[in-house]
Amino acid sequence: MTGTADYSEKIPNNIGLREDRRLQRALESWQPNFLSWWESMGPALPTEDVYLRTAVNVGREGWAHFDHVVMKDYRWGIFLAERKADRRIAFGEHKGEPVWQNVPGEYRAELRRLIVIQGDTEPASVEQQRNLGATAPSLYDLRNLFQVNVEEGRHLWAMVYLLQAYFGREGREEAEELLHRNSGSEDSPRILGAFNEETPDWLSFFMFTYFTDRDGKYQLGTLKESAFDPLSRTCEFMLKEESHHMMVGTTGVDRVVERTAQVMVEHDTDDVVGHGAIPLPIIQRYLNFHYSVSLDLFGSETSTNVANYYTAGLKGRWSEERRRDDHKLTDDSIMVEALVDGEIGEIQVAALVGLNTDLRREYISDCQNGVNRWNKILEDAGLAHRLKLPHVAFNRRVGALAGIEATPDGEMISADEWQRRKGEWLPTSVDKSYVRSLMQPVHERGKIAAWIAPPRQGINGKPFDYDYVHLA
Ligand code: BYC
Repeated sequence: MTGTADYSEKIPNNIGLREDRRLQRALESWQPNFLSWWESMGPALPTEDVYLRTAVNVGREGWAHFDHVVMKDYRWGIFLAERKADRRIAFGEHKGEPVWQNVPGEYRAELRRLIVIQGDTEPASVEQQRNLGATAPSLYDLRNLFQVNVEEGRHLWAMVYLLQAYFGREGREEAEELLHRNSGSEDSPRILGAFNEETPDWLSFFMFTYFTDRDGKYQLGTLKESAFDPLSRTCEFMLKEESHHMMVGTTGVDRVVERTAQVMVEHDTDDVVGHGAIPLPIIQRYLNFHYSVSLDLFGSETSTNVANYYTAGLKGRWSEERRRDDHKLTDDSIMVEALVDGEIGEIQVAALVGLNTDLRREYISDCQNGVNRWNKILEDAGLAHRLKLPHVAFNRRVGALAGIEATPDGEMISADEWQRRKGEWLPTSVDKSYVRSLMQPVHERGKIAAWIAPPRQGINGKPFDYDYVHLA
């Protein structure tokens, strides 16, 4: 198998699909359903073509091709990173054994569940972002939105491939279900909480791509360690695409903060509303919301599910192979957040059941890097105000801290006080209306909305004023 995809095929792939007629038929019969889902749930803004990156190769060099393409003709393909000869299981009770090319019968249900949960998030995010094109602050941003959308579509293909290739009839049924559940639907919502929230404006989009896509990075990083080699290779390639999504979030928030700081300095005021920028307290409240709902995505502080996944070799830790321990963890322990005598505290538990906490902490320290960057922008502008990550107990709806309320500083408060004061910490309807009022589209080449600074760099060496999108 080579790394290069065959684009003459109906479904571009590097998995030798042509040689597996049964799988080819199954995927080709799912393809029209995907396309009609994309038509009805994908980007709503009509375009002629968009300057997009398409994956063509999985090697180190030149894995993607950039061109103007008609979005509905985008070639969603199936790509696995190259197979590593003699790859061995790196953790759990099968540590040291050869990785699996097929799904062991005893782990079928768990693996399917993990793949379905991962797969469910991908189309969900496309649905959440469906209407954002209408209010894009520039053609550059519009193009990035569409790039993220088509790649989330490809990530759905990546999971559907695994379901169809390795899970028989149940896998085919799950693949259909992935197109039937919808973000925010009353009857059949998406599986995880954050994927049923709205992404109604671009500040939310940048926060989502910073905080929620970053959960994707960490979850994919643990699935890349999987003993089930096709899952590992699929996730490895998805991570490559994922880094662009997080760049969109990181630099998107950078640019919002930069613009606000400019206006604050220029007019010597904190009150930037009259000048069409987004006040820092609103940015902080959006940050608080997206960060806290993303913390929930890691599951409970203690979980027997995650202990079983690890022991079985299905889902590893972040940077598993760089950790200096026995990679079995049967005798280890970890401190995790818990309610201790009714107060926010920590308890010691077996390391295996605490693995969701271990991953969440890796994620939290990565999130802090973004906050540091945004604060550097404020510092460089000579401003004293700083952004910060709220306490891990703030606004939690999953896990040990779900039953209590806490301030962003981690002080426990009553449900009444929470109701009274939550508008200090989470976006209020006034905040949201104000942000939405700024969301006037700027679809003119080289122009940008007043609430955000232009990017420092364009895409693929092109300038900011390149014709990234031709609208219909
Ligand atoms: N909302 O034992 P627990 C991405 C459920 S993002 C609703 O702690 P576990 C992307 C849980 O399912 C990455 N329900 O759970 C980003 C369980 O239900 P059951 C997505 C939740 O299994 C942006 C019960 O509560 N990938 O790629 O240890 C754009 C008990 O929980 C939530 C993955 O997540 C929630 N937030 O851990 C596009 C990787 N959290 O079994 C894409 C695959 C938990 O009692 N998933 N529950 O019915 C997993 O590894 C794990 O399933 C989880 C949960 C980490 C999600």
